[in-house]
Amino acid sequence: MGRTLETIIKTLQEKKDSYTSGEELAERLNISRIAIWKHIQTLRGEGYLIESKPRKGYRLLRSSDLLLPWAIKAGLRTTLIGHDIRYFEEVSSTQEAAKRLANNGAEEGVTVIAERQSSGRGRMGRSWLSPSGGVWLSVILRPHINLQVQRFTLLAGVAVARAIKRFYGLEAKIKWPNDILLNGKKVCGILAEVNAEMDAINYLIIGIGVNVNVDLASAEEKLLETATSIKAVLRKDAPRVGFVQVMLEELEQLYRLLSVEGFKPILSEWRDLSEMVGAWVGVTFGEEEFEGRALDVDEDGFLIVKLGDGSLRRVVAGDVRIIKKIPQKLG
Ligand code: BT5
Repeated sequence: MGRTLETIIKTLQEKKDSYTSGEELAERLNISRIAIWKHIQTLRGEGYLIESKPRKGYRLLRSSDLLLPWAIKAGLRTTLIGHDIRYFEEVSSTQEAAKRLANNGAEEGVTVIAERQSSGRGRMGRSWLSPSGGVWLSVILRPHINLQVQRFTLLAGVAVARAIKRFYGLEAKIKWPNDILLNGKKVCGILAEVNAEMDAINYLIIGIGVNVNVDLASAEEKLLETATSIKAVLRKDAPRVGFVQVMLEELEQLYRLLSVEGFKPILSEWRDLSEMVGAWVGVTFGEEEFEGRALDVDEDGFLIVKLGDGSLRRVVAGDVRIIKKIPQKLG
């Protein structure tokens, strides 16, 4: 089914401004013209705007922007991630769906994508607003080496920042550990969760939520102040299918880099993208709160903060707020 739809769309895209007859499509796919017509109806139902003219045929006026697996897979330049996409119009959380799949033996690279999540999750039991228009996805990985999960959070952050730059031309910044910011507001959150035994990882699930065309006007006031979307920054609806392709490509490239060259080059890129290093920050970790200078992020992806009394704290989790940015790096 997916393949047939893909071929129809590809053919119409190639012809762009002219018409393709039902007969030509039918011959190409070796099915009847009635079957072609039914597929065209399906495509229309999925958001493709297709004109049909008697005696001339079909013409594609506008592509759909639903995150349909076959649309993403067409032209996806990865070998591992995103070749098996499980798609939901709505799901509780792509993270939960991916976990179920992984527990049932799903292979590395399997990706779960949803148009909406009814109970999207953040860290520490927090909720993640996930209406239509966003990109909500989870990727299953099965790394052979047992690394701190935090490293994968940082790796995913670099992948998203790269993708936002490459696809939308916007300079995203990363706030430790898992926020991607545009103009100082959160456009994306990352949640890496691991299922491991003693010294081996069974699977790792990287959840990524990007507010692409999310309308934040309906969100509660607090979120309105701290969150943004690609659409809000670009002041127009932004395509999502191409963005997902680019994001999966960057994720795969960095994942391979990690296994070949280790974490160092990723950490160094992360530092360049981060607004954190050198800044005066406030840290909240459970009941505890303290302020200090963020000196660096170490090899495990933990934040090193120098407190007022000169002592160093290694922050393994928690929330960090930038109180004052310092332009030059301190070390
Ligand atoms: C995160 O948690 O930032 C991780 C978010 C991960 C979401 C993805 S979507 C695909 C996959 N499936 C899931 O169920 N989750 C993952 P944290 O750092 O704890 O931030 C959560 C906080 O961000 C909330 O308490 C809100 O204040 C804020 N928030 C909620 N929804 C938001 C949104 N759409 N955009 C920006 N901020 C949001």
